[in-house]
Amino acid sequence: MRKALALCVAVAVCIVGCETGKKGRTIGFSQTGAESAWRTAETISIREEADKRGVTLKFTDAQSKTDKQKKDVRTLVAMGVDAIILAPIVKTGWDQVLQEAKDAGIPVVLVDRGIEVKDESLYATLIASDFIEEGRMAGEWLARKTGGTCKIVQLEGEPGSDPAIDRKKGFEEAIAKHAGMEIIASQTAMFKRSEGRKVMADLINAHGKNIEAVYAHNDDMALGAIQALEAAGMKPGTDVIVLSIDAIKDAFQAMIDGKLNCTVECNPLLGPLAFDAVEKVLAGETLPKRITMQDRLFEPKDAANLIKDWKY
Ligand code: GYE
Repeated sequence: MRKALALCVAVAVCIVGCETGKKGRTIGFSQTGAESAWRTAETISIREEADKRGVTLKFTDAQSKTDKQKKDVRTLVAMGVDAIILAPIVKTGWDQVLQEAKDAGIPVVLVDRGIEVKDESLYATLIASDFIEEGRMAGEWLARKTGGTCKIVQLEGEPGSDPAIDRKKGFEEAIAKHAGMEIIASQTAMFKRSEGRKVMADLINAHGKNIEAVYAHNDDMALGAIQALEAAGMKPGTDVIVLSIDAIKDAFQAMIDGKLNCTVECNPLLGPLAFDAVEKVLAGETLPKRITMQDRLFEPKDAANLIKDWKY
């Protein structure tokens, strides 16, 4: 009897020990918030990939607040996670926080937005689109569409964020080649659909029919602007050209409905690449400082074919 009991205990210890030995990694994910459909798709991609790989994910939502995001990262460091995936709201102010992660031996993988730090060893890699290229593609498309003459309203993303800075830079560089293309107003709507509607309503009051095109740094703001244009009795997609970036499914629908004229792709499904990078870093591999996603430009003629299988 005593031998049987001892055997049971030994087996139990082994199972617990084995389970502990097989325990997956614990990875922190500091997300910006839930400001857009694109952001939600990215969060789902990271969560699904963590589940697929048996990773324990410690998720934090900064609610679009930079100070909270820094607190979130410090919380993940204090938890002693194996690595941190960070989607930084803004580009600057990360040196101290990421130094603390480095001092704790916790590698950081950046997804979807870059940062400016004095010491680039504070992060292992950045997986993101080329936002300057996205803005350039949008600007060149509009120049072709209008023959190089157009009065433009620009809806900007979150101030200080990598995509807002670079999508503005790329677009303005592209249209600067055409003397007849002029940005008559440029204002942030925080990448949010509701803000896009509110800000566009104000801009319509100020500029009315002088507005010939709206360039929004993301589809959510463009979709909000479309609502404001319709409320003002204007026809988005015909009286006013509307173009944006992200290529979310709702943007394809707006193109099918004739209300959006162009959207540039920015893939949010970064989960697989993010966890590949984390696994390589934890295995001691050195990664390229930047892994750039390739983006395409879509017009209404593309939307009908793509929308049915589009993943975000
Ligand atoms: O374009 C927008 C989201 O950082 C690329 O953030 C991302 C941007 C994206 O809110 O929809």
